[in-house]
This record gives sequence, structure tokens and C-alpha cells, in this order.
Amino acid sequence: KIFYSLLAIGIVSLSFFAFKPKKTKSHAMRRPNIVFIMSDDHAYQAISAYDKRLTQTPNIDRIAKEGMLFTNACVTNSICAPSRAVILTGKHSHLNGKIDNYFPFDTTNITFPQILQKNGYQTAMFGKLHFGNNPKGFDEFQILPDQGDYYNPDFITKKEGKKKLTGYVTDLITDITLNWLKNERDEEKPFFLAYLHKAPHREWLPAERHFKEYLKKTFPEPTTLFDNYEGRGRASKEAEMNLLTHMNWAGDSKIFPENMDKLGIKESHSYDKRNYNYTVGRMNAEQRKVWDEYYGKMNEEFIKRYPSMTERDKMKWRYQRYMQDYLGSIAAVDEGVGKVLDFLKKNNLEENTIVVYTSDQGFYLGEHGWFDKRFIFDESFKTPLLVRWPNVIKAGSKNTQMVQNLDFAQTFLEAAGITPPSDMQGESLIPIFKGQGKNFRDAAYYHYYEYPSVHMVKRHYGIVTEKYKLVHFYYDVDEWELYDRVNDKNEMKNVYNDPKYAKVKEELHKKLAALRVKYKDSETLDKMYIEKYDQLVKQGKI
Ligand code: SGN
Ligand code: CA
Repeated sequence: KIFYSLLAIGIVSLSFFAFKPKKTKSHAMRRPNIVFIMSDDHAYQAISAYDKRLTQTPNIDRIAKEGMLFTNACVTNSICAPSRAVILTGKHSHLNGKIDNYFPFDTTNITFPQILQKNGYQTAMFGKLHFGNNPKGFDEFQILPDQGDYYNPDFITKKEGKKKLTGYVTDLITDITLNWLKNERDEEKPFFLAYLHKAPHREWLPAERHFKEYLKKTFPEPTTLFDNYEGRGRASKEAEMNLLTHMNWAGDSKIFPENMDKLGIKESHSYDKRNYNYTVGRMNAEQRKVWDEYYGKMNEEFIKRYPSMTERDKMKWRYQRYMQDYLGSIAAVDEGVGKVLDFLKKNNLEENTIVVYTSDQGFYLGEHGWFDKRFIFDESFKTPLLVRWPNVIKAGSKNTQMVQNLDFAQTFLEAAGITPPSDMQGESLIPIFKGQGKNFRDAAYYHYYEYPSVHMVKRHYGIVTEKYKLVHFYYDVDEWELYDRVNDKNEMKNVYNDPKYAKVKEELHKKLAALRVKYKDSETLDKMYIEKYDQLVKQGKI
């Protein structure tokens, strides 16, 4: 007994002396760093860890190979700035107030980076935020104003105000990020780094090295490219996201404005040629020369083919054009991710850093004939999510739970040993990282607001379970839709009025009503947001 007591006293005092002098530092060292990588509109179909048919993303895939791939990660509101607000606040759009891209972000919201910063984290944000106001809680930031530009973009910087940089946006954001990691990191503190790409957002302008390569490629078509929206309601039929009819000829497909005139092609929207002239107009003479040469060749071939093309040919052609530029823009993102991962490895930061790769939402790559996002349907509802955290997450693991962008705030705070504010509405993903958390979330709540607006996707809210999806479209319609996610994977048939689903329908209605109560959403709020939106329209802000 005496021997054991002496041994215990010895161990206690030894560890006391061993740890005491370094207490603060070693504690700080133990808290993980967080590298949060998010691109804009990156569809999971365009990450080879999910789907190898379209493209290869070896560097992004590394995160899943060495960590966890989430196959059912989803968002609460499939649009840019609102998704970012949900991520930062851990609250649904109706509570954080950033319901769409137009409403201002209310800076009295408490965001998790503010909490991390207060608790000793060094914080930095580089790239696209899209709030219209600067982020709070960051020691350093360099962000794009609003949507930002692909070539020679402006940045809003914390230290020097606004400045214009020469180069390609993805490479610039990567360089700024690496420079901060190399030269500005405080080694005494854990860090939170947000590395946020603009790519592959519309109008999909790749870097020179990539358009040279991607203009030569062809891609497999999705089976629903020629969808005619039969079997669904007005929302799918009236949305303006079709590749053939709503995509811009100059702005998106890069048909030179003068060639449109020559061929008698009308603008898809009044801003079709304007968008092209603006984005390509930002290039300097050197950049423009290579662009004109390569896209010029593509234009020449198109001019030859156009007179004999059927509507079907045009759709097929536009799909290929879209994929060349969209996937070409992702190539630089993948290279950038590789550089950041290499930096972490070379600098012994790999072990104690959580690396997250995600997008602000999913995206349509021709499925249902569409581009863009917004809908609760799978391609836009689901979003890529790959997480690496050595020693906690088993390498090469896969998770099928419906985790949401709503969950990041609590996850990161918990990882940093901080109790999250009780009004955050997500769930920590840490049990899932550890291979636990089997009954994580049996139903996800979704609410989209931005209507009437670009792409004309109607307002809707709904519930998604493993097997079903129940949706209510409202404002200028009052339509319910129900999808069987197991037997109708492409969501082609609304079975809301099919008697076989009567019982399921009733249960889902109850569950949806309960979720609305749980998350504090309501018809009163729906109406309030419609009124506020109408006011913005009247003021000419929408
Ligand atoms: C722009 C795009 C739309 C896109 C919205 C929102 N048109 O208006 O296609 O849906 O942004 O995108 S563009 O011709 O100007 O590119 S989001 O990612 O910011 O939500
Ligand atoms: Ca987006």
C-alpha cells in the first residue's frame, strides 16, 4: 500500500512539475487548429471522392482518404450568403435574419469566430464572404467585395482597405492564405482559418492553364438533361434555370457578342452580353490575348455548326460548354487545396488540425436540364463535406447521416473546448467524427425565400428524412409535393396525391409541424419576411 501511495504521489508531483511551467502554452497547443475550406457552388458530383464520372479532384479527395466523407451533408437554405450566415451563427435563416442574398447580415448576431477569438484563437478569413459588410471576430481578413471577380479582382483588406490584385482569383486567394500561414501565424495560439473560394461560381471563368486543357474535353450527360418537368408542380416548371433557355449565350457560354449578332442569337437576358463584356473586360491585354485565341477557336467551330443545329443539339452543346468552364474552374481550387494541405504537412500542423472541405450549397450540373441551386431537391440540398482530423477521425471512413451546415458552429466550438451558446440550433459533429452518433438527426428542416428573383425558384419549406421529402411551395402558389427518395432517386414524381402514400404524408405533415416549432419558424415569420421583401422591392433594392 505504502509503495503504491508513494508511487501515486510521485506521479502526481512529477506531472505537476512537468506541466506547470508550460501550462498555458501546452493547453493552447492541445486545442486543434481549424482550416475551413469552402468553395462557392461546388457540386458534389464534381468531386471525384463522390463521383468519378465528371472530373478528378485528387487533392480534395485526400481529405476524405485521410478522414471522413459525408454522403448526406445538406444545407438549410440553398443559397450563398444565407448559407454563410447559417454556418457562422449556427442558427437557421429565419432566426439569424439573412434569409436571402439581398437582406443585410445583422452584425449583432454572435458568430463562432467571435467566440473562438475571445477564447484565444487567432482568426483569419480569405476569399468570398458575400455579406456586404465585413466579418466580425477576425484578426485578419482579405475578402472579395460582394461576389468578387475572376480576373484581377478587388479585395477588401483589414489593414489596407480596398486594393486590386493582378491575377486569377483562386490562385490569389490561395497565395494570400499561404502567406498568412507562413508569415503571420502566431505559434503561441491555435488558429481558425477560413479559406473561401469564389470558384466555381457563375460565370465560370477558368485560369488560362485550365481553359487550354478543358476546352478540349467532353463529358457524360446526366440522364435527366431533357427533363420536361411532367409529374411535378408549378415550381419546377416555372423555375428559370434551364441550360437551353435561361443560360446566357455570351456571359455563360462565351459566344462572343459580335458572333451572336452575326448568327442572329438573341440575348437570354438583358444582361447577357453585359456580363461577358464585364468579366472578360477585366483581363489585361496579355490575359485577353490567350482567352480570345482559345475561346475564338471554340467560337469558330460553333459558327460553323450553328445553322444546322436542332434545339436538342443546342442543349447538348450548351451542356458541354458549361461543364468545360465549370470543371475547369474547379481545377485551380483543387490545386490550391493541395498546396494548403502540403503546407500543413511540411510544417507539422497536420496532426492537430481539423481540415474541412465543403461548399455553400450543391449545384445542378445539367440534372433536370438545370444549372444553379435554390431547390430542396437533392443536387442543391446536398452539399459536399469532407473532414480530416487525425487521431479523432478514422482515415477512409464514410458517414451517411444528414449533417447540416447548421452544425459547424457547435462542432468547432466544442472541438475548441468551449460550450456553445444555448440558442445555437445545430448539433456537434464530434460524436460522428469519433464513429459514434448513430441516431444523429432523423429529419432535416429546409426553408428557401428568395422569390421573386433571378432564376424564379418559388419560396418553399420542407422536411427531409432518409426515405421521403415533403415540401410546401407558397407565396404565389400553395402547392405541396412529396417525393419517395428510395424509389424515385431523381425526384421525378410528386406522389403527394397518391393514396398509397396517405399515411406517410400524414406522419410527415406532423413531423414538419413539430420541426417548425422546434426551430421557432412559423407562418407569422413567413409573412413578416414577405412584407420586408416587398419593401425592399419597392425601394428598388431587389
Ligand atoms: C448571380 C448569378 C445567379 C446566381 C446568383 C446568386 N447571376 O445573380 O446565377 O444564382 O448570383 O448566386 S450572374 O449572371 O450575375 O452570375 S450566389 O452563389 O451568390 O447565391
Ligand atoms: Ca453559392
